[in-house]
Amino acid sequence: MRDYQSFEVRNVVTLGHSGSGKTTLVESMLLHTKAIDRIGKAVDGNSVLDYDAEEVKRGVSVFTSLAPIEVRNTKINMLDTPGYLDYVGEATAGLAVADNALIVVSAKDGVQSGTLNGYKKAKERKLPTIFFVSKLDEDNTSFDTTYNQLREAFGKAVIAFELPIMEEGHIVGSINVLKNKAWFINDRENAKPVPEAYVSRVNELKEQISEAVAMADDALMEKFFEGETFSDAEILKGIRLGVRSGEILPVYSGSAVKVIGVERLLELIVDYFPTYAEKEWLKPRMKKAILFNFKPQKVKPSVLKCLKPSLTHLLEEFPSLKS
Ligand SMILES: Nc1nc2c(ncn2[C@@H]2O[C@H](COP(=O)(O)OP(=O)(O)OP(=O)(O)O)[C@@H](O)[C@H]2O)c(=O)[nH]1
Ligand SMILES: [Mg+2]
Repeated sequence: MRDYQSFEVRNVVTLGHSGSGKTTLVESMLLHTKAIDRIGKAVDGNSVLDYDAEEVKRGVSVFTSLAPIEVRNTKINMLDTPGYLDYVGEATAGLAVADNALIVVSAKDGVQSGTLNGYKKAKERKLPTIFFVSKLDEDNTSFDTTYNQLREAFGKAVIAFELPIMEEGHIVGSINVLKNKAWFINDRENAKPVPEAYVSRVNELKEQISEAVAMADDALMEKFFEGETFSDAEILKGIRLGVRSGEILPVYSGSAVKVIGVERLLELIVDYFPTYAEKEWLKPRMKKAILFNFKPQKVKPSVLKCLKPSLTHLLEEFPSLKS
């Protein structure tokens, strides 16, 4: 792996109910970027994230794991947290070093207490947030039901950016609203026109996105009320601002096990999530903390955030620290 500058890194924490599919989604990202050649499972002992004996025994994440995903000259540090409340300390550690949040919701179970709690935590820390509605490959799942629950819980800021294409109750592909294109499982490489049955829904969502973009900035608002259409660059700018301020909460969807929607989810993270180079001055939280007072630099990486530093290793490497 090459060295990345701070502006090429996105730090993203996964949040959500236990069993919603967070770890599987991160494994799906690793599979998509060819870092692994199959998606593992904790219970089968072949997960690259949930590999601790306790995790294999329980079949859930117990620790926060870090998975670097290399995509489009960017390193996305995925911090996969356990959803189980018993391990809340681990999730808090992941949240402490993250700049952005990805909340996974299972389309089988809809919005659950872990979804509400994850959003609350992300909001408290002012983390730009996106949702991924997963498990749409399972029978008896409905994107719309989960999407409506999300809008009910978190308001109009919630907007679908990626819609599943369903045929006879099965997911066969997905549509990206911004790109106005569809991708089918049987021909993943080639984008297709949006199927006729979805055109009016996509146009409606595009309109909602334009309204949200207009709210992001005065100049954009003026243009919107003059009835002019936004350029691609303006849409990009407006969504970036809206996502950063929490006024746009994009919803992506698909299936982690079938790797549907994952590619565009990664694109969204790269395009719209801020890097830590864009953060303000960091202040130590604890009175007795070592007083680093530093501003993240664009060219010189100067921010150090520690996720579970291991003192044992440090002391082995630098024995002088013992004194
Ligand atoms: N069919 C289907 N099953 C999925 C999908 N994503 C996850 N699963 C299954 O759902 C179960 C839970 O998935 P995990 O990824 O471990 O869930 P988690 O959110 O990490 O759970 P915690 O670690 O407890 O917070 C596993 O059996 C997965 O194989 C999906 O997209 N489709
Ligand atoms: Mg997990």
